[in-house]
Amino acid sequence: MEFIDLRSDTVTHPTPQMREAMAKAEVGDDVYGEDPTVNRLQEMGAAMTRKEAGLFVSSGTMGNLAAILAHCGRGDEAILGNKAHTFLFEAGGISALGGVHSCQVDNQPDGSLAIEDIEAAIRPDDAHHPVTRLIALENTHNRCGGTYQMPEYTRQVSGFAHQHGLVVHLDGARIFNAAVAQGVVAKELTAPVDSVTFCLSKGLCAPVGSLLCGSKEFIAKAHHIRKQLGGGMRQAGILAAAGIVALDTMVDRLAEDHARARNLAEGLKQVKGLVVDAGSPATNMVFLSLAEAVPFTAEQVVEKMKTLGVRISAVSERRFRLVTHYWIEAEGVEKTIAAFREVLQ
Ligand code: TLP
Repeated sequence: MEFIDLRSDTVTHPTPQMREAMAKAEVGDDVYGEDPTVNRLQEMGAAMTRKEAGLFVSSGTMGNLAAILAHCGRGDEAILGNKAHTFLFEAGGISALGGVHSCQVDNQPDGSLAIEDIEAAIRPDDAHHPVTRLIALENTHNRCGGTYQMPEYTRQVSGFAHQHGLVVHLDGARIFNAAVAQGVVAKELTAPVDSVTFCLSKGLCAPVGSLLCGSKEFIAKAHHIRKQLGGGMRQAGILAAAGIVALDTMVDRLAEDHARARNLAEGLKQVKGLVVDAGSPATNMVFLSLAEAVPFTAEQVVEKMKTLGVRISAVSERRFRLVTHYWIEAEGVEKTIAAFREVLQ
């Protein structure tokens, strides 16, 4: 890659092994369910999340959207965190396309939703109110700092939801980061929920695609919705082949990205003018801010860093997010620390 690109793990290119698998992929028409490579990927995803079935979708956004539309009807309400990706960054798709009303409860600093807050948000059985149907969790939690929640928490929320006749959808875009960070298998984090989306094209480096997993009945509904959204793909095995390599080879190595993120944070703490968030990083995201005395905005720093060959994201006026991934090596971490030092000295 030309730049040290820490803007996101979505910038990752496919690995040479993925490109080879893509070139050789057996394909068929997936709208007819006849692409053997897509079918294999969907089975792998279902097994890894302990679900009956999987559905290959073009993006995490489409996975979350199809899931919420499959679970909820028009005018139903979904409980989301106020910092949830689905609430903040998915273009309001659940409302625009599904007529689903959302109710936001505060995310806790670790990205979880407090059970008391969820309970308080459930609507009474009254014609004035929408009907509460769904609780959405996010693990790892992007805007809460790449933080992760534990299997016990997921079991608690799902148990509570089911007692109240609600379903739980998990935005597990980076579920394997959450699993690797706490030394558990992803299944432990996904088995309790009704549906889960996870992404192949973030830290796992596949070029395109996510998987939505759940019961056979739920996936049949989501399949129909994917078609309505224009997301039925044809010889998608070319893409799925990279996803299979991603699941086979890229999960365990995420620990390396977390270690690099820790090194990056340690180095940045020594740079005058930067304040790294306490506890950051939990996984592969480092969040940091400009100290008060710094006379630049985050955007100005982003531009200056770019001229030094390092790309980073400003997430607010004085705050940044830096994300490590497969294509960031130790040298890239050093170069980033040196570039910040040069910009802020
Ligand atoms: N997140 C992107 C941006 O949209 C912010 C990023 O760079 O992190 N859930 C979560 C938790 C995500 O972080 C993302 C992407 C998605 C869903 C959506 O995935 P895509 O981009 O595949 O639609």
